[in-house]
Amino acid sequence: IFGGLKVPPGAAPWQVSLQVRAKNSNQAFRHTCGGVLIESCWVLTAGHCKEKMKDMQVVLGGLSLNLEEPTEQAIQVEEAIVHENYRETPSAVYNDIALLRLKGTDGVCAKETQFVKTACLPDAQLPDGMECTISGWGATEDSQRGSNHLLEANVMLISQEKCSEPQVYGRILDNTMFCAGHLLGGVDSCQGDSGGPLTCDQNNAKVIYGLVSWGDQCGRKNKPGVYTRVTHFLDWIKAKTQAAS
Ligand code: 4AZ
Repeated sequence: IFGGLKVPPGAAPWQVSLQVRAKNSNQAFRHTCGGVLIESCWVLTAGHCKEKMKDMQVVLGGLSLNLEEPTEQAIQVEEAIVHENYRETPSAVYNDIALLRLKGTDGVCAKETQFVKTACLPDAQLPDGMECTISGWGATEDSQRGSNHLLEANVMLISQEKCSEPQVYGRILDNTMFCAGHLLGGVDSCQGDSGGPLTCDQNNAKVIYGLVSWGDQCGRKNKPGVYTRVTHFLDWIKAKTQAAS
């Protein structure tokens, strides 16, 4: 996150750190992507986090990547479901969404606490210009390697028309994605934040409106972050989470 501040305990209880077992040590897990807890046994993330989905765990309820906190829950990933129409081009990523089914018993995987809670899904589109929140452990203006502490920042929803202007992203956007950020630059998501949440207020609750997906680098003028449009995938999410259990 560029231009972010530390997330206070319990303020982003749906935030997930997706971790893969590091190649050289046969013990340690390394953060690779963000994700969002939407049900006790289901995490939503970006499709482009998929290469990393073998031998994965998710960590919930933690703020620091380098400390083991008593509030943390580490859970193995049972199955990864990447969208059938996931597609990458050199300039954009389409249908950038995946579901992770967690290991558990009797439909209980993550246990709800003050620090671990599910996020609601949105039920309608939100207005352009609305202020929403992004969070993650990704690269910052000071560190390409990312932040040890979970960071958050406020960004504004940018209209598809504005974001498709030639000096922004031109004609490569489609309705599986939207832009959010600040066209002057400075505040943005970045590498390592991918798959993590963009949450907005809807019906007096926080809803998971977007997933960090891509962008032309980070924090640059006229190059806002691009987010997976979760409202476009509500039927897909329902179908996948109800079919497998
Ligand atoms: C990335 O490389 C990435 N500024 C994620 C988000 C953004 C750019 C790049 C948005 O995963």
